Amino acid sequence: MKNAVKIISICTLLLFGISCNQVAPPAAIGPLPSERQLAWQELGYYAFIHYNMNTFTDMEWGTGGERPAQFNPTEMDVRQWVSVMKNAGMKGVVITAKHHDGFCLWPTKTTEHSVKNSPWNNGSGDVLKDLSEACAEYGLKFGVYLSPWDRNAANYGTPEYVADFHEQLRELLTNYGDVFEVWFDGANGGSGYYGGANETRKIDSKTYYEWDKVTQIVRELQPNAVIFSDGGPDIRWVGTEEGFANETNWSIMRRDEIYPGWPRYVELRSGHEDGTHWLPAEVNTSIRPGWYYHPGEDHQVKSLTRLVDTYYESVGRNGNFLLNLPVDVRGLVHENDERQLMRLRKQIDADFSKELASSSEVSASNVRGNSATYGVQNTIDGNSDTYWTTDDDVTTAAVTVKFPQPTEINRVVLQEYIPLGQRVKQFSIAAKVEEEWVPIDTQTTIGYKRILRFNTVKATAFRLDIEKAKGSPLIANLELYRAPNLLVQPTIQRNRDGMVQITVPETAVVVYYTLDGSMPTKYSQKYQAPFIVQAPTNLNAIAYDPESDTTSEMVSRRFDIPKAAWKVVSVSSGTMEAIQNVMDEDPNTVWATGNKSPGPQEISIDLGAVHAVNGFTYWPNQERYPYGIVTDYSFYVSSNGIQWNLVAEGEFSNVVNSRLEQEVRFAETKTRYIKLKARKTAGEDPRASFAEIGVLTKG
Ligand code: FUL
Repeated sequence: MKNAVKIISICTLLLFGISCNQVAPPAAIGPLPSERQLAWQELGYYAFIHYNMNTFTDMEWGTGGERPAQFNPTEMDVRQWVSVMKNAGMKGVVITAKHHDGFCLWPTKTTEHSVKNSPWNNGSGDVLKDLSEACAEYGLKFGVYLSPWDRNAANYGTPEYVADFHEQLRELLTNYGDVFEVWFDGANGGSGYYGGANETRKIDSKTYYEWDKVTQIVRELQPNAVIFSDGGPDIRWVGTEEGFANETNWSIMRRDEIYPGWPRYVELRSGHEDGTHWLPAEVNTSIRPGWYYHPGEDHQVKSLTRLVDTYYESVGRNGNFLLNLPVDVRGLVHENDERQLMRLRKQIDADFSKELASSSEVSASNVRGNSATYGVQNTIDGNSDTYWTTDDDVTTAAVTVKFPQPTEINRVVLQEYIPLGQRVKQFSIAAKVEEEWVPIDTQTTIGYKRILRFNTVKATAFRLDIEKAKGSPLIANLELYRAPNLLVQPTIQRNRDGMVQITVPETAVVVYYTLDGSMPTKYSQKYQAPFIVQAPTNLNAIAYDPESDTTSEMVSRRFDIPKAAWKVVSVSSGTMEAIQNVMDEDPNTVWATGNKSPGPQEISIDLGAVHAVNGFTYWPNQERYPYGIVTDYSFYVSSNGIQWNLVAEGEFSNVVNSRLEQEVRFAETKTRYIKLKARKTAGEDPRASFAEIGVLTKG
């Protein structure tokens, strides 16, 4: 989509039998994208890298009081990062050159707080040089995140700091080749080290950094780079870090209302229909809970289902997808993250492997001036520089795709020709099934790209109805696909009553399971509805896709006695509010003791009946900022809840870094009451936290 007002004058008279007169294109409906915004929009999917001082301090926001010596990767290999990104189908990378703690990944002249004073490469290392060179080698775009807030700089808050900040930007945009994106964070001002002052400093985020000057520097040194911030000026934050844009997503906004840290940020998810500037959304989210690497999150890399959803809810909702990879302490993209990235790539490639509209017959209810230049064929020619449009007074129109034979479809990709403005306000899609038009969906905006997922229909025709638009609709692409079923491991949940539910994201996929520890196959018990598991049981399950005759990897869960009759009888401190969280069979909910009481914290539970117990389990806190993780425990049993016998005592080794379920066995003993004492917890927080407590009665 290069020349906004280019008159397409290819004469296709012979091909389509339509007249070949020169008909003027529709007038633009502003605001319009710039060339740099158009080029950026085509990238679609690219990587964010959070790698910096926080990687080595296991923090999300360093205070600024760290020492350069702490930055010391052992196996740093930026070519590994870039090759992972390339294989994942990503088109570029934005790296945290400087985060809020102020440490610079390049040997800047503006501060001593940089790699030049780190042991890594004996102080002669430059992460940005290495990364930009690797990007050039692999054909990826290179971008930089530069935090305006600097908790290390002694002069933060003064005009001198702003001069340093501008100089840092100049260095980044001068020394590392082409930069496609410059990323400015909204987090600004507050407490910090500030050269040892250790105080809180407030600045006015609208004026302090002299944003006009910042924009000038970027334009002067990297005229093709887009500038990201809450409000652009080129691309906007999407108003959430959860990884989605709203279904209604305008690429335009009343930009002058927005500034870094804008409190009405929720509006960024949808844009403004009456926007004054082109300001498309970038959807940034991390592949793990944190932006930075924490070994305790190695088991929390997002599931394939979640990543696929994020793809559809960013790229498929008129946004670009910036997926963060927290490079680890070694200086590598972690194996678990790489595995999920490759799964996502494979699934997206499979979803869009065979386009079905281009080999079909298309027709439209209206074609502008009846001219082939704007003919409906342009929607299926695979060229996003050509488009179908209507006469000026027509804002309601339909495109119909007629298949040569009944064809299964479940995805549609739609693209407006945005150089002339985003226009569509409402549209519907329908499929013709056995001579009947069946409505599939009604939606609002399209924009640069909209992808809809729907249940597979076997259709003889497909119809797009543009129902409301700001002017003649301009549709550059209409693509149809039949994506395979998403086949992932089933999710197993059990409630306190012992009721087990097994779910998969696709209705066409079935689940088979066994309860005797054996490997399930498609001939095992088929899951139909939730069922009760009362006694200790090993449940194994697979998902099976009948269409492709393939199965997922197996998932296993071990269940012990249900917790329906359990009651917490005493806690050392804290309130009983949310106490159910320790026995609701959901490790994602947590209960914690109070924070005032000194000494070890403990919790006692009545099992409701006597059981022969030979072990216990403990799930540590799974929250993003976990606290109160028990590292040293004592476990007691009792027949009356008064006299207690110590049956196990020890340490949960590595529980902070690997927050998985802990299992402790001891000699079998008959008991009705149990008590878990936290002899020691990790960190300074005096609370002890319990996400789930269980007992083992078998094996
Ligand atoms: C936020 C920052 O405060 C986080 O640390 C992270 O860099 C994220 C991408 O943006 O505003």
